[in-house]
Amino acid sequence: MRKLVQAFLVIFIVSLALILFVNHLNASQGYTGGNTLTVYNWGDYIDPDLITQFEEETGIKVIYETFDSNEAMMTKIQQGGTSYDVAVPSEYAIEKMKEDDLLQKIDQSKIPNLKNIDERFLDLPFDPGNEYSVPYFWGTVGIVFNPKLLGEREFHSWNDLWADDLKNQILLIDGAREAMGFALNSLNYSLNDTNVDHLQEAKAKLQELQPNIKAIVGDEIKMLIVNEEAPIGVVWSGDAADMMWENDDLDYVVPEEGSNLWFDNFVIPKTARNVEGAHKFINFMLDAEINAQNTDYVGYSTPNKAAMALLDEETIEDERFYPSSELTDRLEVYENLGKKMLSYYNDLYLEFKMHKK
Ligand code: N2P
Repeated sequence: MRKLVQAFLVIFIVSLALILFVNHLNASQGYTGGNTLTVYNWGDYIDPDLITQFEEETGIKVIYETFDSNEAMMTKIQQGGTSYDVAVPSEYAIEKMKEDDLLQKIDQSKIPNLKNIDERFLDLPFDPGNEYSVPYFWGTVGIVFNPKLLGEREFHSWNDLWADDLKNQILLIDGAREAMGFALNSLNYSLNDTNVDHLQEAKAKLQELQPNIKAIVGDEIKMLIVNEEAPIGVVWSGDAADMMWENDDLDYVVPEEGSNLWFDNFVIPKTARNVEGAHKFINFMLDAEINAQNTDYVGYSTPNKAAMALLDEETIEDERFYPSSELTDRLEVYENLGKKMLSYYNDLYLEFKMHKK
């Protein structure tokens, strides 16, 4: 009899543990039953009020997760643990995800607000006809700096970062393509260069920058520069715009050798469970007023011309953030360099990071 009770107890405990485990798995995969939408976006890249507004208007509950690099996002989507309904890769990542068969086609008839996007940002080489992607924000990579803390010094060239008197003054955003890209640009190479000698040279050049680098950081770079913990940062343009709102002394420049021009876009991964909701969310974010509110909040440059018409002139006339085609013509968009080359970029960047002081 005692044995029987013991056996029942064991079965009971094992079943309970199994139920708890399955529940935990479901929750971590973003599935809570009911009408949910799992969105995967860069950190600090949306006005949270708009998520609430979308939930109220549609009755869809948004599960929102963030990433801080295209590489991290692609790995997570490839692993397939979570079923994301909407993600926001940059152009070269979109090409790669298409190649890896990770994306599904967008049904443009469900995104009437696509008409709000400026034609300049449609039908770009990474996704002809916008079959798989819808523009979200765009921008550049450049140097944000605080002339007040630097004896009114200015920056024009990437090479200015290597000056001897800038020990411990620079913060870098944590991105393999960004770091390798500006090092390549500083050597007058393309940021899509695939010549191994050039890439080694760029890595060695980054290595020489170590004494001037205070830290390699994520989104906290904004707080650190605004609070004057460091006077110089290599950042994405919209983050610079956001910082300049908070600290009047800051300035932003795209160095003369050239830099990266990037485009971030909504996509719907193949594993999406709420494809209908994904289209609703994308269309919602493209509405003129909502897009203008979001643009004001995040500080990045919008490709939405209906939204631009609602923004302050001061914002859209600022050439640092809405560069003329003359400037953008000398910038380069990251290309999908193929699996092997992208891993090589990552490896070189990691080696550089590991030798950090
Ligand atoms: C926002 C990140 C912007 C991404 N924090 C640049 N592609």
